Amino acid sequence: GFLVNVLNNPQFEKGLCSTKFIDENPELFDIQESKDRGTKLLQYIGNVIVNENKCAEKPRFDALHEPDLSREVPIIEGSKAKFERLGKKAYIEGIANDKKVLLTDTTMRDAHQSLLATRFRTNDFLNVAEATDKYQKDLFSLEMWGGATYDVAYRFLKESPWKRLQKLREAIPDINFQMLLRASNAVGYKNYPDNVIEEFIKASAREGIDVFRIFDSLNWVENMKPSITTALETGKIVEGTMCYTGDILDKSKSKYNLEYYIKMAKELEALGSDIIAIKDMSGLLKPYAAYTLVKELKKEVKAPIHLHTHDTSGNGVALCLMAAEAGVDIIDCALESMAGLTSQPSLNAIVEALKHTERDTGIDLYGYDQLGRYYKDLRKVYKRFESDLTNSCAEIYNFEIPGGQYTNLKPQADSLGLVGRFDEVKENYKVANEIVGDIIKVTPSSKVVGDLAIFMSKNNLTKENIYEEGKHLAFPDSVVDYCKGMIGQPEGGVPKELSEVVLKGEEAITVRPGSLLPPEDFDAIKQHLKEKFELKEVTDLQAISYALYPKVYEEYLEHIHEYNEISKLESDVFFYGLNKNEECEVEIEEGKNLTIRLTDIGDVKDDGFRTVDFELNGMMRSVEIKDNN
Ligand code: 3PY
Ligand code: ZN
Repeated sequence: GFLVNVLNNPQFEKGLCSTKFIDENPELFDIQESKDRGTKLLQYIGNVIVNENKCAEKPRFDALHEPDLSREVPIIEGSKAKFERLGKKAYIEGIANDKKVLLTDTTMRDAHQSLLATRFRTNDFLNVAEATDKYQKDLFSLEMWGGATYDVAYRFLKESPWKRLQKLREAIPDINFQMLLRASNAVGYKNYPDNVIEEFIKASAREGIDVFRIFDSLNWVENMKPSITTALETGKIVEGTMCYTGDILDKSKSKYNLEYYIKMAKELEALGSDIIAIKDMSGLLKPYAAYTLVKELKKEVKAPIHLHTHDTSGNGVALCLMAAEAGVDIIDCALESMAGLTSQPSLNAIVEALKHTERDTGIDLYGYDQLGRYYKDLRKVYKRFESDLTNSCAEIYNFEIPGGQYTNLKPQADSLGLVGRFDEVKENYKVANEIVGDIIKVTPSSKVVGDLAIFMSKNNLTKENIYEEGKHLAFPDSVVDYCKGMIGQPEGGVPKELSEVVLKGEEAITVRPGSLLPPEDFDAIKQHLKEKFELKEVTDLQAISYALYPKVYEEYLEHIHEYNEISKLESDVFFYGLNKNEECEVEIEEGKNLTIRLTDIGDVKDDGFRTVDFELNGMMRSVEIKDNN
């Protein structure tokens, strides 16, 4: 039972039992635990071999490059240490006065979110945490949490995003950690009650986040207020964020013009934002527009400017250089093996381009190269998640589709029966954007436009006939929610003609959705999880995860129940299993390793099961795996 597990846990014996004990040791919730951990691991690996990899030969991967840690580097103060020593005010003023361009490395968040469907696992980061802390001290921050990583960790990786934060925090103590927060949508796809947002932000700050980048998917500042206020209360750094769309240099596009962004930046600064971020999530900011935008913002606001873009068009480095020229303070980029295309522009290229100029970053690329080589090897393990985009696409300026969505939209359209009609879907994306009122397109508002585009293609709708034909059709949920005001208010409001045909008489709201949602009852959640999963204790972090993603979180707990912790498996084993006679080592507790070797995969039997034979620490062990193929 639970007690026996606790008593046998070496951490408990060593007296290291803290309040985080349960969070770090979810296997302990498992009071029904009967099978031992080794057997559960074999069950997991057996299932991957049979049902994920379909008993096929696993691809061969070379050993991952191990970053050289021996290089002597100048002793510099890490950004987190500096932030804590100086205090926020002086630290931020220092950034504004620094001639150097500071950098954020997005490799641990947006880069793999954009290139590999957010699949990087915590263990892969922990492998290079020491090198990261040693060699990346001169970064402003590591963007390593938030956005889609939270959901994907539970849903697909079956690991806890909180543990990722805790473990990386412990292993990388010197560099600021940055997260992407979708304001009232937190790290989800819908508006949550205010108390969920508050508890989530406070917990994130407690567990190690230093910089909160906060954006609203419609640039509706009203919807950003609660999260900005709460994040400021934690004492951490708040980046009030403007999502960029359109083209400020194109005078025929008057909605999202320079004045619009200056006004928004001033509003965000007035709310107390320490830094103003430009979030160019679709890579629409062109180099000369970047120059103008940054130049004007530097005149109008005191807060440092942090630029985020995607390299989809191929203009990424160029626009970063123009922004540097105009005085931008911080730029997001990714290690070169994880940069380019729908990801951020290359850190290495930007560092080299700025060398021997006034804005020289001062960065020595040696350690960055070491890390880059590791990620280059690692990326091969994640090959199945790569999109088929092989070249940059300046057509993105025309369609305004965010990087992640750009690579997702085609498979989404294909799966909905629109194979071979992707060009039409893209055209419809543009039309759908006009129909919904030319909105900011980023998670989750981009889904509204994407869903509408696919809906139009499926039902042969056009800008001309949609208001008539649509009367007899049920629109996608995301479009209905948008028209109801449930994701907030777009600039200029929802077009009346659209809301009439979509809502069919239903009322829309114009206030902040969070102000209407009843507060979440965290005690009730804890009670529910305790009963359903027979848990002794439910932590605040667990309750928050349930509040954000009830179904996904429950499925995660069920997975833990069935297979135990699998986060320590190397990723090639996690995704592909083992080949016959291949061996892997798994650390199940500090200092306690299991050696697992696959010896045989049996044929499917009458009952649909296969016997999979292993050696576990040299002893024969077999597991029965249901073949679902
Ligand atoms: C996210 O919200 O996850 C994004 O990266 C949006 O650009
Ligand atoms: Zn991004």
